Amino acid sequence: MDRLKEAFYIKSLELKNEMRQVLKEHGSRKMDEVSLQQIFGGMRGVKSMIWETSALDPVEGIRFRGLSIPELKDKLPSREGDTEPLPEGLFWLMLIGELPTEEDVNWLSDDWERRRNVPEHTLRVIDSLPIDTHPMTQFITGISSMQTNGIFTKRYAEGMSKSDYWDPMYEDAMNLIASLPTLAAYIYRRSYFKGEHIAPDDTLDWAGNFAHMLGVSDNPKFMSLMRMYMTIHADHEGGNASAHTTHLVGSTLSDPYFSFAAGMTSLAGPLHGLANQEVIKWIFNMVEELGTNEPTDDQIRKFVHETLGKGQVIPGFGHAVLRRPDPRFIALKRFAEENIENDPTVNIVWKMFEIVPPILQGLGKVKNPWPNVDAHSGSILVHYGLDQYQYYTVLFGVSRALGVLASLCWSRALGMPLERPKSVTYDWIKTQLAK
Ligand code: CMX
Repeated sequence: MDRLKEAFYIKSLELKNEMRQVLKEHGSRKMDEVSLQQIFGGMRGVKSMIWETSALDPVEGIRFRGLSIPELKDKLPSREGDTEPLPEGLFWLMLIGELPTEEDVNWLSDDWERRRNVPEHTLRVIDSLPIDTHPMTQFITGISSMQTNGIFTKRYAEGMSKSDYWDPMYEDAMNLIASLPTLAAYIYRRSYFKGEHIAPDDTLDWAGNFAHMLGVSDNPKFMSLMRMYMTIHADHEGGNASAHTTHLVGSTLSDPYFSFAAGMTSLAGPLHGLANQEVIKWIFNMVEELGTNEPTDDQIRKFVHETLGKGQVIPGFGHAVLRRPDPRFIALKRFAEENIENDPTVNIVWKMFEIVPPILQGLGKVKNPWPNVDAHSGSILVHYGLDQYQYYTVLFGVSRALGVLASLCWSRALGMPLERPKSVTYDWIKTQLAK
């Protein structure tokens, strides 16, 4: 058994036993109440799931196993010559709750390198799709087609004890995470570079090699950006749509390929992960309409009002949980301030940071007028030459795999049951109200 798997097994056994005891003693204790507003309002804030890898506070933002984004930058190992943390380190932290050493992350980079191949038939399935197929469609199709390699499903069909579920779940999760950069880079080169693919570089880490295979920029800062991008998008507690979908589908004992593909269909919605493409599309439309990439504050303000007037949302602003500027937005802003000088798209994002919140506040209904992660990510990608914005959600998806698949391992190791909340009819509500 490999070192990470063994550590995970030991930790999960301990926690499983502890949780069983707690449930036995306190199982009937009320932890929360549900309001009518929550039943109608997309279950905001309803506590209904255990998610160990990260927790989200409305004001402080995301913490991964207790660590904020700046703390991750300080505490996780980075590659020599770079200051951004390696996503391998975050996965290690999320999976076993311990900070990895440099040796640990090197081991994990090598392990994922060994596991990274995408089956030949997956490449053929992708090649059979029309060339202008949205990259998220290609990504989801590719992930589903790799399910043929799934170990969990095979072991289940052979007859596997419940207590062993965690083992093939771990193997599938690791294989899937390892292969996602290969799959995603294949889609990018196929869609935008006439299928001129770039061979992997075995000397690089998981995210560095991904940046290399994308072939966007020779600038080492792009590699650094990818390491940071893959870290900050990895997890956002369990209630967000992509995480929750992965969790829900996984609870039926669908394997990680099916569960993650389902999670990616959630990420592909414009109110969730697709917002990163929508932000750049919105900015490019404005620039084209105005005929300048240096719009004045008044011009941006007018464009915002026009968008709202058409009954549309301002992409990249607002959040279902956060009530302050997203720390992931702040991390990207810090990266841009340190590495990018006077870029027109980045400048527009910074102007929007000033202009949009008061306008949204003025609507009187938006609970969080501040920017989220998607408001900033695309502008930095454009700066380094990755301006094919339809691809952005795939980048988000590769990163999101780290959190949701680590959590899926936990769900199976802890023996989490089939998820099955209760729905009610409107008549039932009226009857309750009349009582
Ligand atoms: N622009 C305009 N109106 C907005 C808005 C925005 N950016 N954000 C919220 N609102 C509106 C809502 O549409 C809603 O209007 P109605 O009552 O008319 O339906 C009202 O304000 C209240 O919404 P809320 O409670 O503040 O926000 P929700 O929890 O319902 O929704 C979110 C959250 C993210 C879907 C919403 O803020 C939004 O649509 N933002 C733009 C899309 C976006 O950036 N999504 C990415 C989120 C991060 C991620 O998952 O990647």
